[in-house]
Amino acid sequence: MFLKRAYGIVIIGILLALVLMFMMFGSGLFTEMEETTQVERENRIVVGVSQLGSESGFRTANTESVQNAFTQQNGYFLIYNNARQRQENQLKAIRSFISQRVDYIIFSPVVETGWETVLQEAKEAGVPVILMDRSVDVEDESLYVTCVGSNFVEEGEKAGHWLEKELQKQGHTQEPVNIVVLAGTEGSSSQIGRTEGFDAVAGGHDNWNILEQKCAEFTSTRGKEVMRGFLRKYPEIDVVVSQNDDMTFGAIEAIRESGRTVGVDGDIMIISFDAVESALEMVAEGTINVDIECNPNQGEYLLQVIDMLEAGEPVEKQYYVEEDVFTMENVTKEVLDERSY
Ligand code: GYE
Repeated sequence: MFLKRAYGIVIIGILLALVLMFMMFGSGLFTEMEETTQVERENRIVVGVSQLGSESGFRTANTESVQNAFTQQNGYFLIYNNARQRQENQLKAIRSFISQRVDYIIFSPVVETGWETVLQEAKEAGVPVILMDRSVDVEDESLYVTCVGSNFVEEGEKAGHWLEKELQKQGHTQEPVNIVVLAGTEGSSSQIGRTEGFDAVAGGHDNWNILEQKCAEFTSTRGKEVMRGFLRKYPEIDVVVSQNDDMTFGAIEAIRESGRTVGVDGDIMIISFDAVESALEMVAEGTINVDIECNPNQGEYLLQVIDMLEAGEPVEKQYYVEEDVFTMENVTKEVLDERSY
């Protein structure tokens, strides 16, 4: 009996010693980690990045370009958050960056509206905000320093002008042209701009019938589902305008499942956006008629902007990345070999 009691006392003593040690060193360990992080931060420019999600090949490349730019070797400490397509997650991330007193906030707004309050909080905290890829719709443009992205209206116009030329080449300028549109995330500047640009060109052609524009969230799954619906609803579709390659991949699957064909020699012409490598391979083989490039490699541009800000130099309100239009004629082996995304 006595031995049992002694054994219990020893066990309790060991446990108490362990708890005491942890309290002494364990917190020290966390403090040490915080201090390490603090030291890492102190010698570097701290950038908080709120990425809207990982919905597409473009987004993956966009994220990689930012992570490859803001490295510790380049003098930066990157805090990255993936909002998984939810604006509330971006709002939380931006508020967290403000409370962590980062030096800059970079974010790609999932939609254009709903940012005034959080951007005002960043401004009052003295944290400069830089937009990446997409933009925001705010009254007070001083709420962000600059936007590095694409001219989405121009991208939409490029798609429209390509279709004009293609139909002229085919002598198809009078007969009805039935068009369906797979639109990106509702209210995103890429969806708004591409729609505006294409519609502006389409408005000049009485024989172009835009049968329906429907959101497919920039994903291949939704692109396939929405295209299936279009195929059931519209017996005659001549052109699909798909606002990104991921939706295009899904749409092509749906069209082929229906027994129809796509591309240069097909029943249905495919106009796509982004020009990721796997889509350009489909352009080269004639499956996609034209791909309007949307360049995700914005990390280097963002790096230059912050370097200018750090040097006290003025920056423009908007920087557009360089972009091309790809068809079978210019998707060469070299283009594919050199493709970084
Ligand atoms: O086209 C799409 C991504 O905002 C330009 O978002 C970007 C778009 C791009 O989901 O692939």
